[in-house]
Amino acid sequence: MPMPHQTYMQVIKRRLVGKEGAERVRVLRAALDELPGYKNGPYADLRKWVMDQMEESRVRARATHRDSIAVRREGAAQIALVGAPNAGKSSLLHALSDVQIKIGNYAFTTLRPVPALTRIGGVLVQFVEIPGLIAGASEDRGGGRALLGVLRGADAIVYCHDVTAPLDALREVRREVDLTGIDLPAILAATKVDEADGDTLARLRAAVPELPAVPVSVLDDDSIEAFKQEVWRLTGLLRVYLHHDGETKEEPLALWPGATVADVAESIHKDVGARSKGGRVWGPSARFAGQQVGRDHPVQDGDTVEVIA
Ligand SMILES: Nc1nc2c(ncn2[C@@H]2O[C@H](COP(=O)(O)OP(=O)(O)O)[C@@H](O)[C@H]2O)c(=O)[nH]1
Ligand SMILES: [Mg+2]
Repeated sequence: MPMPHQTYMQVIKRRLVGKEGAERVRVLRAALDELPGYKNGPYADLRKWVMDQMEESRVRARATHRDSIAVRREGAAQIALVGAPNAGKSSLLHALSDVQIKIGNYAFTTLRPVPALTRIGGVLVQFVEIPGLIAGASEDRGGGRALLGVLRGADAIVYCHDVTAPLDALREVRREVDLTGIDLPAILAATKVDEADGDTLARLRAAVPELPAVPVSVLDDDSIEAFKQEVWRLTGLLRVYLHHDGETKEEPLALWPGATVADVAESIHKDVGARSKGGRVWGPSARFAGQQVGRDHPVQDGDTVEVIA
């Protein structure tokens, strides 16, 4: 008596996790050989499903070879979302932006890095989902090398881990990233917290104390907002508001840590940067509102600056 067909489908799906291209086709062909050869009924349907999967894998393999996977940089910083299949990366990307992203309950819905722009405190930040990094990715499994190449170009990493999933899923992904020698500032998005109790999150935090964990649920807007603030901190960028002609511009500049009033002036125009003697400052770096400072005065996140040329 063969295995019930539903069980069989799950077995095949499980075997397919992490398999791409030729390897995926091989698994499917082997499954086809094992299936009872009924001409109709649920087993015939299952057979058809396997064949469709094979065709899709072949098309996909061709597509991955043809298309470059480079991601055009946009915004003030590029943040990579990294994690095992089904960790909730696409859902998080979707919650952060307006782009339409395929979300599915199966592995490898996303095949290529998917960028999306988000405004954090008025500054555009680019998130890039790095799909399905799996064990062996650093040796190019699942097209891993190209994906890790995209990751290398990012400014920071958000590891995504489903709080209800075994910790090994996160460990494997981190190992592949480490093996590639990529060492970027990182935090951990503990995803799907709506499905877990407080203990689960506490256990995750205890297991990976070196990665600050931010609980997120795409069902909870406040968690997404708090997550954005953590990401902002992660970028290390400084928001500086320009004050000019008695008005403060609504959109802040984004500057790298260590930026000075001279850099603020320079961002207005090169000539202004060269000419500027200093400025007036309001906010965190000012000892009092409107303090007059020299051009070498370091600005801080949230400052308002009036450049004196
Ligand atoms: N309950 C709940 N489910 C989620 C959440 N985020 C993602 N999921 C589900 O988890 C599955 C995998 O999500 P997806 O974003 O495609 O994961 P990816 O493979 O990492 O891109 C989907 O069925 C999502 O609906 C969440 O915050 N809460
Ligand atoms: Mg995805």
